[in-house]
Amino acid sequence: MTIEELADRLDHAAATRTPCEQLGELSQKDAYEVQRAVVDRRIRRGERAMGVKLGFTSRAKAAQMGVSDVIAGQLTTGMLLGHTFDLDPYIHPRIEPEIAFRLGRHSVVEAVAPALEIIDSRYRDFTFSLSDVIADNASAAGFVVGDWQPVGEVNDRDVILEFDGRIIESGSTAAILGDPMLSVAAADRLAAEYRIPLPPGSILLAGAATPAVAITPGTRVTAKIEGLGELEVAVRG
Ligand code: OOG
Ligand code: MG
Repeated sequence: MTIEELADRLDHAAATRTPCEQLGELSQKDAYEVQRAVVDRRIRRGERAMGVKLGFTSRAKAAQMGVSDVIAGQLTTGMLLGHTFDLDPYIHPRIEPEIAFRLGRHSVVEAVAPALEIIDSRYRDFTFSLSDVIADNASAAGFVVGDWQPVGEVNDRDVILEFDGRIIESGSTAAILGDPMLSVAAADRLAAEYRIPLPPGSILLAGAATPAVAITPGTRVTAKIEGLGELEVAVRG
């Protein structure tokens, strides 16, 4: 199968909310080519690039999914969600707390915000190899960004994920590469290596510090990041 055919399979799965078979072993280079072709389809439909998300920057996430390398995916305008959204566009969505960075020239961090990410694997049973998940744009599906704040210390901060006011996951920002600020260099490296756009003004999601949790309609989800405040969203029932 060609890169374009593999991208069609993933695009079709997302569009029809029908999970697909894994792609089979690809080199990382080819997997990022499929990812580019998947994102191109969104751009051709009128979306714009908004930045990059990292995956598996924390051991908790890598262990949950059974993979090890840090990967990058691309964020587009069609993934940006408001504080209330529904789950109709997704196959088997999960949510996770994130730190968002806004990058300026030369990837200097200009502002920081608490964020929530919706991930939604296009593969059956949310099961994949590393190359599969790279091709599937790192399961990128949706994201919500809270209030932007001036850059301060973001390491060693408590991270809490709540459903309807109940703590469902907790961790520390130190789980993100040992210091979430290191995600900027990781994003620069992957963007350069795999020709992913990361212009000034891009948003970077540093990667979850906790495992992701399946979400269902009618849930109020809160991410609390010590020092950054909280972000609350309502998943429509
Ligand atoms: C891939 C996405 C991982 C993160 O924050 O580590 C990710 C997946 O788990 O399906 O977004
Ligand atoms: Mg994530």
